[in-house]
Amino acid sequence: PNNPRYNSIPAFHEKLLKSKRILAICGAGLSAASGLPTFRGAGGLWRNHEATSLATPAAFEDNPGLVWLFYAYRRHMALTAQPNAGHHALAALARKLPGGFLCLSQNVDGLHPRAGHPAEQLRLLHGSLFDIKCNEYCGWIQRDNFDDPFCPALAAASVDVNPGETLPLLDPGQPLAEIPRKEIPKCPNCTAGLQRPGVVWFYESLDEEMMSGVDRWIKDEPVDVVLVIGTSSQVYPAAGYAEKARGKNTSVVTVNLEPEGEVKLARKQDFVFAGDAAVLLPQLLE
Ligand code: BJW
Repeated sequence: PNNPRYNSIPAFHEKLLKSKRILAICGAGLSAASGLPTFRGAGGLWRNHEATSLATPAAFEDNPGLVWLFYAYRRHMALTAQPNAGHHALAALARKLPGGFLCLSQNVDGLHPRAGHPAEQLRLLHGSLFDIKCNEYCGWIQRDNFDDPFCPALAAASVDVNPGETLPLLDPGQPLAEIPRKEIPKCPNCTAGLQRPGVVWFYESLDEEMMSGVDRWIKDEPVDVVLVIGTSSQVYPAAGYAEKARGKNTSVVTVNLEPEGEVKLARKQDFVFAGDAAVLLPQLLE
């Protein structure tokens, strides 16, 4: 019985034509074709640091300058990158199904909005690199801050290099300049906290209102298709939404470069597509 359909595009199109409500759950693999590294596996290291070890409140407390360099670099990379055909295919599906498609993205890179994905059909589960908030949780938040460099002390993260060359900041052989706490801008509201990226770190809760809205959307009416795109499905609560949305006739559709390890509890009505999301999504959603 546990026998999902592999790489069967016509069978998926047949299902899609009958579908009224579609949920997508996206991860870093969607932006890989735009040149942005994923978290786990190759590319998941940032100068000898595991990318995920920098994504904690404790890491920021310990060394805000180091964590800010990592995020300032990622802001610069994301601003230089372009949305790919996968982002565009999802945005087009959203416009085609205004009430019937919701996209939950773990990605913080700003590429969904830049592909024209309607905001009311997009939930940024892990926030955005371009939101800035107070690390003392006073409530201050600034949206759409595209300053690059973010502040003068972080200029080393915003240097462009030629293809094949290494950014001096990223060369683990070169010492990293310490950025003292006092160089990081203060929160203009409470003046006690430091400004930090508006992303969700491990041990932090996702926005409650957003999560209850997602739960309502899932429960409202049956979900026909859940697209699980370019994510290792290891991080919760995001990883739990596919099973939450599963009903009797729901097809869970995995789109992943290496789906072998990622397909969980696949059933016979499910689909698995192995390949680059930027290539597959336009074919699947055309
Ligand atoms: C392609 C491709 C191509 C490649 N085409 N595919 C024990 C300790 C501490 C916490 C926990 C714990 N147990 C459980 C928890 C909770 C924790 C959690 O889930 N941890 C697990 C690791 C076990 N979750 C949380 O802490 C969350 N908060 C929470 O639960 O609050 C309540 C709570 C409070 C206190 C304690 C416990 C609970 C918050 C999670 C926030 C995650 N934040 C990050 C950083 C965001 C900011 C930033 O960007 O820096 O989000 S971590 C990182 O992982 C990032 C990503 O969004 C997230 C998911 O990664 P993703 O997108 O799946 O990427 P990869 O790299 O893992 O996978 C890429 C995939 O693409 C692969 O499958 C490739 O094959 C594929 N691929 N190229 C298609 N071209």
